[in-house]
Amino acid sequence: MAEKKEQLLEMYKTMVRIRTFEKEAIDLFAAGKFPGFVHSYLGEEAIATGVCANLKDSDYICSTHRGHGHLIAKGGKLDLMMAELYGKSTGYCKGKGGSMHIADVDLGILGANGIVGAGMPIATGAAFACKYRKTDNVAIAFFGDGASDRATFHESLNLASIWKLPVVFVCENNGWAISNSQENHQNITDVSDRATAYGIPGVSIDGNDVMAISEAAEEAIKRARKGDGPTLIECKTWRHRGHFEGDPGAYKDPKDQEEWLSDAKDALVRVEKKLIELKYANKADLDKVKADAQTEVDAAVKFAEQSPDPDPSEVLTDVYTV
Ligand SMILES: Cc1ncc(C[n+]2csc(CCOP(=O)(O)OP(=O)(O)O)c2C)c(N)n1
Repeated sequence: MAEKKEQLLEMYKTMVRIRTFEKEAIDLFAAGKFPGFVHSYLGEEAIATGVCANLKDSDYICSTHRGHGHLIAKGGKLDLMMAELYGKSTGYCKGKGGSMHIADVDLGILGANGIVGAGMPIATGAAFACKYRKTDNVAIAFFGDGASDRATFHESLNLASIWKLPVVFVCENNGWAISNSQENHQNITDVSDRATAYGIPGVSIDGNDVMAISEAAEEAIKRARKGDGPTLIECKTWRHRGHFEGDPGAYKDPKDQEEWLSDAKDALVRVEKKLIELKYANKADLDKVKADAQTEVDAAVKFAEQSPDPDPSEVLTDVYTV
């Protein structure tokens, strides 16, 4: 019981930190404070949180273009992330990567990735390394419904299956690949059905229910650590924003948008309700979590704004390797 309380509170904190970071990033981007792109993770916080709550530092994740939430949930540092968005020399990639290339190898974060579906073979390779080195570490590949149409998805699932690699494929099915609805780009309702073709377990779950995600991830990760091979977990969710900041999302039905953003469906509000209902926290406790997250994000923004730009003489440093 105490363990469950602590776990739920911890996951709530992570979700709040993600939401606060993302809201701030959106506002800063709209104000022209930094260049590049922002693909917001707002609405999908429960997935990264529920999965990463079951990982060790030595486990690996491969993220996507919508990656801030994955990085935060795996322990990524907000100040270094924000500085990277700003293109500053103190950022994770010394300002050369931006939002879609943040990595922290020491934390097992093998990178966000601007190439749709590129994380799956990388996670499969990392899982091969875990097995080859005889560790009990696992790798997680996060990807969208759109990415599940790519050859990289099919090749990765097949190879991971026949080699029984310790990898968990986590599909964040938000119903859209840019403006292309899932019905428009695939002839199935559940991406998890595709697991059958590769002889591995596949489940579809509520992607806005952090406990359900954590439980499904726990089972899949245990299976992977034991040497029983990969699992495909499909989390059904919704992105609150457009595909990227600047996309008004006019292709969405306003009724769907309203429903998914309602208190009944919003992942964060649902955890708050649960915490109150179970008497694990009161409103003041929740407010404190939010205030702490805002303080942390404000400090990250200050750090980014006060950091120097990269020196032009370093433009090729760390870019090529021989
Ligand atoms: C290989 C490749 N093809 C196309 C694109 C352009 N693109 C960027 S995001 C995106 C849609 C991705 O949809 P999904 O995988 O469902 O992820 P979501 O954006 O919904 O999180 C596309 C087609 C790309 N970046 N890489």
